[in-house]
Amino acid sequence: MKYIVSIVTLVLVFSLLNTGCKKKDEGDGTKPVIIIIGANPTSHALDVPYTDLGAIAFDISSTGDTTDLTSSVIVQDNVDVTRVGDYQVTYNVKDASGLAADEKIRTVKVVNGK
Ligand SMILES: [Ca+2]
Repeated sequence: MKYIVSIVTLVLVFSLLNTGCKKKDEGDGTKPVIIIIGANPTSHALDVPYTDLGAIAFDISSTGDTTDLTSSVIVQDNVDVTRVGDYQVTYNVKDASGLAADEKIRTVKVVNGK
């Protein structure tokens, strides 16, 4: 009987250890989320300097805590205000465990005479 109790205790201890390690290895397991600020798609007047409104980002951890990742968002754009056309602004971010959010894209339409 004592032997069985020991085995059960060992199994329980290893289960707990295993769960602990799993969480550590996989980070918090949730992707951060990016939300674009302002219109998408948006129109922009030709020859007027373009300033993107940006995006906010946050991450919800396994413990339910929300982390603001807005300052870590990487914004890239190829908007050329001297030429009429459709351009893209992309937003990317990773959380503390290196998990990347789904990339968000804003379409900027540079138009003549908005
Ligand atoms: Ca996360």
